[in-house]
Amino acid sequence: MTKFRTAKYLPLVFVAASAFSSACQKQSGAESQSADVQSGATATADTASSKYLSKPLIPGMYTADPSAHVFNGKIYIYPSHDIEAGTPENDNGDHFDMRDYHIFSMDDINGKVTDHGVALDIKDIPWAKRQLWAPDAAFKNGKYFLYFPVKDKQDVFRIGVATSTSPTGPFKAEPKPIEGSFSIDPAVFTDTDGSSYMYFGGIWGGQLQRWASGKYDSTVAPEPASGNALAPKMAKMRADMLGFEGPVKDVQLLDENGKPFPATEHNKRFFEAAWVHKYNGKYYFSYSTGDTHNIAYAVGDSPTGPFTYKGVLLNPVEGWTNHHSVVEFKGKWYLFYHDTETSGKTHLRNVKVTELTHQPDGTIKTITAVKS
Ligand code: FUB
Repeated sequence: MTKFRTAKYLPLVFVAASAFSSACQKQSGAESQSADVQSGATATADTASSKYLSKPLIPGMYTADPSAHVFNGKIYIYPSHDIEAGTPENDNGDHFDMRDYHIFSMDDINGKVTDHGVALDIKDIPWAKRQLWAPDAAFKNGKYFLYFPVKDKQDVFRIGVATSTSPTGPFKAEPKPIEGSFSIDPAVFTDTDGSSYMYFGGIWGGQLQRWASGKYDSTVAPEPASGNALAPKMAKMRADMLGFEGPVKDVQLLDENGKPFPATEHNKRFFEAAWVHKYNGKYYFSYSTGDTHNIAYAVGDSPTGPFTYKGVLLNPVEGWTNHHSVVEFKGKWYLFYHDTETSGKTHLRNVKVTELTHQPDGTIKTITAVKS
């Protein structure tokens, strides 16, 4: 059994001793547009005695679920924007009640971080009701695409898309969610041949289990108690990037014997936060194990899988959720992730970055971001 509480998204027992905490709370409703939020700071924590591997990248604002991309030689971070909305905590994660996205850029991994202001507000998404969760972005044919999960007017998570001519927005939302989309955490990977794929899904509060029969059913348990674990989903994107080209399929996530994980294997089964990157011709599918708090990864020969489990890429961080992205910049690989260092609260997170190492045998060196 894990040392963590198992209730969905309830906080770990942790008191943050950080000067950032009160500053973040004061500023969460009044952030500046296009501001340099951190100047010349390094991402690495100052002293060998720090319990953290990395420092918060964006002091003064709570950010989470960082999807990092390199566009035109710069790093862009597309995170969730956590706020103290006052929504009571529950197992569905209702307290993650986010309402807009800011986009951040960095010229270098240790350079200043620029906040480009509000890129998309929930009030400008015609079909959305509440909870703007983990987004991702893509670029094709001169256009930037922001993909986002949000609950519709019926309180069902769907995935939307918004477009811009700039990587920092502002983004304009399409009038309807992506047809055939459901659940949360879209991650779009574009292969070297130009084909793009969306990976998505999240169980428990992410509602993936409610679609197990092919139709939405709000009465289904948060996950199966026996049998196979629920599979993450994927679909090939159309050339215009505004919809799926083909049907939504299961991502085959297999153990070392070629079998899907049993639903009871909570240390390894998929929970949420899919991400795909390509290294040395192999496709790496990484994801959060949710209530056991790992970022695990599996490797395949094709972007459509199957992917075979290889291990843990990031050990549990402070906070309930663990959500990441992996990106190459100037010949090195980086892991963007979050924790709750600045607040000590599950739903008020801060984005961080650290270097990631692919080892000669194709495995990834496990990162421990906080000393226990
Ligand atoms: O930020 C809200 C949700 O928490 C995300 O969609 C999940 O991946 C988890 O990080």
